[in-house]
Amino acid sequence: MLYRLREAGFSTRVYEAADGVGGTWYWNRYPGARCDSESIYYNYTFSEELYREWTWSSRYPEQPEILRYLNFVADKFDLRPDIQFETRVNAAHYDEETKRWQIELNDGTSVSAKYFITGVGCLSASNLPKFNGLENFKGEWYHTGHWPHHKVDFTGKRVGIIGTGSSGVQAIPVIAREAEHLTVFQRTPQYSAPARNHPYDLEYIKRSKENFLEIKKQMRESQGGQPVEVPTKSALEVTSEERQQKFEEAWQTGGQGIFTSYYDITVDPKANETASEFIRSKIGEIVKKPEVAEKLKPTYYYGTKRPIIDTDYYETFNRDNVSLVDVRTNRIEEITDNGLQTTEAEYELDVLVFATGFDGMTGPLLKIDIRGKDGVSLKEKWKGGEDTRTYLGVANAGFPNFFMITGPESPSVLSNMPVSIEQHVEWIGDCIEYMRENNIDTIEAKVDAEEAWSKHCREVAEATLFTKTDSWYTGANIPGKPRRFLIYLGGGGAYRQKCAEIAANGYEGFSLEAASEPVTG
Ligand code: NA7
Repeated sequence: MLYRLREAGFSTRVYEAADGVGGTWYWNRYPGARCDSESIYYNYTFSEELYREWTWSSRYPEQPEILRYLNFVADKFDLRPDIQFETRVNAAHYDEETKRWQIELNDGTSVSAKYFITGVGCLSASNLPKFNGLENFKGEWYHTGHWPHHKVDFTGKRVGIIGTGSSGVQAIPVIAREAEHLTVFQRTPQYSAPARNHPYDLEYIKRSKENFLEIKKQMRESQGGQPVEVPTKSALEVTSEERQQKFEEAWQTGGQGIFTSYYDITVDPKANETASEFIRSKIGEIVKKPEVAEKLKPTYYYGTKRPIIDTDYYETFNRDNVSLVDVRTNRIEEITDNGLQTTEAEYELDVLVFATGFDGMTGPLLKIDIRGKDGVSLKEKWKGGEDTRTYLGVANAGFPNFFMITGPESPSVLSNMPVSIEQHVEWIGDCIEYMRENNIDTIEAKVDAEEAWSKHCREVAEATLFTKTDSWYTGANIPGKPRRFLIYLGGGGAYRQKCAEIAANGYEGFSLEAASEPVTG
């Protein structure tokens, strides 16, 4: 966004809490952290030169490599001089007199800006559940989303980990290899498929670079931001042998192939059950102790929590130094001086890892006191989350000249993030340029356009199984958070087209107010 606006001649300033670039890939440094989009598609596409200059080592690179990529981008485009690091935005208030945003920083200073854009991510407000007694724990404890920069040494230590989402599933096999003993405290078992990561061969990389324009087009037009074959068949219209073969091929190839095997996997409970049962049977085959295998078998609709890909996750439970505690039946009562007390036992621990996720989607936005017209805050407008509504996931009625990159009710986390980020960046950049060219002072979503978009989002989501599961997608992971599904499921390609049409029609659904004087940067 910085590069896009700077190139267009706007004076632009970025505020960043960390002391470096990278966002998610800066904070999530836990052992085993890696991407689950294929790396040749996990790129910016605004610059062919950048695409050609960077070479990924493997299909699903680890966090340090992705962070190196983001630093490479920052250096290549000389972004750092316009980023103020180690600075949090505490508040942003719209002033109706001046039609400008007053932005309060945590160093006590404030800035005035014509436009206010958030790039706070969907998963940056970490969730540390309120367990009694954490302050008494004498060992070390860490959250996967705020991992320290130094290496955490697990050698010879008794480690406990709470949480088996994507972060836990990635960290558990790596920690288990180092720790004396690892106890996994699991609330909900997860479906996970093998990543089967492998180094890229040079010929494959060369071809992808030569085909950049075609790959870029496919990424942009596709449903999920990656050129994946779109399933045309129902899981229920094929024989069980054919289905089994398809799932088996996906399992052997590794990655998200089961999720994209049939079009009704996340729509029809019976179709879903075929995929769910396939993964459960794999767990039964891999995990040697039947009672452990049973505890690891999920029952929710496969794919309605973020589908996970792993390296040796289920296999790890065959190790002698790993034990599994089901905290649904054996509830966590408190953290003690020496470990963790459940209803059935006390577990002595030297290190406790919280892989307990994030207050997703709205969490990062609501950490900032954002106020639009009449001093109304985003929190008030969204009724504390009961009534979160946006126009296209990018704008809000009552909040002129405020844009959200991958905000609630855009495809965001159910698409390949770099593609969705770039689409918003380009759309917002084009919009601000349009305003300058047409001497428009403010742009604001109309209430009825916002209402219609939000309703459309809900209808698309309600037609799927996603809304039926407790997950961070639905906000059910945060005690007291109203349940809303805030991801647009109509597909990234179709969404891109819709946003482009709205812009081409003179920003349909927005009120544009002409400036009395020429608009500058
Ligand atoms: P997730 O996917 O939200 O996983 C968090 C895990 O922590 C999950 O297993 C939770 O169980 C568990 N959890 C949360 N609160 C508690 C409490 N109070 N007690 C026990 N267990 C708890 O977060 P991740 O960081 O793994 O992944 C987030 C996304 O980042 C991921 O989907 C990718 O998109 C990248 P639950 O399932 O809620 O019962």
